[in-house]
Amino acid sequence: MSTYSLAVDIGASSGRLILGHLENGKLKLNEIHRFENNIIRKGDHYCWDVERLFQEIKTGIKACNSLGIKPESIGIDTWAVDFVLLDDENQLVTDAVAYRDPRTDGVMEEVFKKIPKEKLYLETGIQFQKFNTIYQLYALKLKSPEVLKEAKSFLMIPEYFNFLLTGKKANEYTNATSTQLVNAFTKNWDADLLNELDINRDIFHEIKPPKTILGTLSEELVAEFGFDMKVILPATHDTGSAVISVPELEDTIYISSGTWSLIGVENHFPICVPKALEYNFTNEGGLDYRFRFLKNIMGLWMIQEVKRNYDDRYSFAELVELARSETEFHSIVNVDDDRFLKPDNMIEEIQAYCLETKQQVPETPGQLAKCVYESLVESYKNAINEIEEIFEKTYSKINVIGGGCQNEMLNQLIADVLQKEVYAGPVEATAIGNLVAQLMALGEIANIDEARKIIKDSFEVKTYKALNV
Ligand code: LFR
Repeated sequence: MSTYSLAVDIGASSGRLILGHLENGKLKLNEIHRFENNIIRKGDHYCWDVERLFQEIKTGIKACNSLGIKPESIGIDTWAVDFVLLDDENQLVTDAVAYRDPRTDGVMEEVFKKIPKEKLYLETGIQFQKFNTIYQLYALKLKSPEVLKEAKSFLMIPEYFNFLLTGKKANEYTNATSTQLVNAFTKNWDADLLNELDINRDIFHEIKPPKTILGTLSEELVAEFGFDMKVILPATHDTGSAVISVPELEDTIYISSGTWSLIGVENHFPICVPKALEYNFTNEGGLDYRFRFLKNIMGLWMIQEVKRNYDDRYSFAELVELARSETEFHSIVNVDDDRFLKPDNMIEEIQAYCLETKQQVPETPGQLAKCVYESLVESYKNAINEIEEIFEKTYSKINVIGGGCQNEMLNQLIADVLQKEVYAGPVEATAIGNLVAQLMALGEIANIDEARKIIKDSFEVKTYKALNV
């Protein structure tokens, strides 16, 4: 009888529960439940709908019964930086505000008044994004200090769901590093930084690494589901899980392509050199204390928003086709400008940028899509140049993983513009990384090298050769 694990992966537009097991040395996946995820408006803020999401997780777990499968374990990942605060009775003190909410506008500068930017970088190795948890917490400190006073417990979103499943509270290492409050060297909460900001150190829990078996389901849930299982910590930061799935890292730059494009390399130690700070590269914690040296690029969010602004009249495939036909159109926007993080209307924001920079203004869906894709690749190119400069070497391959790697036109464009070979896959990188961490904790897979070999043997990776353009 195979050992099954269940990965819960919650992304910006949907969440999924995927069963995984090993069969003849290959990892097999079976998606058993999919649900929508939308950021909802609560009062003045954009928030996670945590109550509904937890119900969806339960629905997915129950679906195992109809398949006659009792998973040995479950692991949850979501995007990073967001959190809940609980009071002394384990009730939410405030809504789970989502990171695109403007509450952190201008807060980074306030933090720099207390902690110099260089010090923050040297201690944490984390890139400056205005939505990092540190700025979200400091926004609360400045605007609603009573909330922080009442808080007894800080849990990031996957950790909150783990708490609802098991009754146990713990922070997980990979997600904790995204807060910009973890020391990159001690790998623990940086009491010094918390002290400078007057944030209570006691609300934070012990940091546990991925592959930790947190516990088992609460009695109540065992009764509800009809079975028990272990709750295991994968890399609960989705990008942490995704990068585990890059089959080969030799000479390779990866792009984890989804709502964001995360572009970088894997290291065994953090790199906080001045150039890394200048170019705003991060050193996010990974499985086995590897570090993802990467940069956030605005990603497919921009095309998702364009599509939504057209009331979903065009599919992604249609937008790609329309972009292809706009051979004469070449306006480029700086996708890394914060104005594209959550504009009221992405189409108008792109048009305004082109007007301001005296470029041709995109008017048709094809022109807008072409502008987004070409601008993304331009930003990839800059990031790759920076990586090559910092490491003083040339990388010959790019491995695109995640849902975005299904965009063939974009893959070919990357290959042509960068003049490098592009590998595309695996598509389900995040769920795969989540599953292999669980299977390692259960002793089914020996280590990350074996996991990567299994992944290489199990999933399709397409190659795109650079054309001389
Ligand atoms: C990707 C991701 C990125 C993180 C951003 C915000 O889904 O997790 O790694 O920088 O979302 O959490």
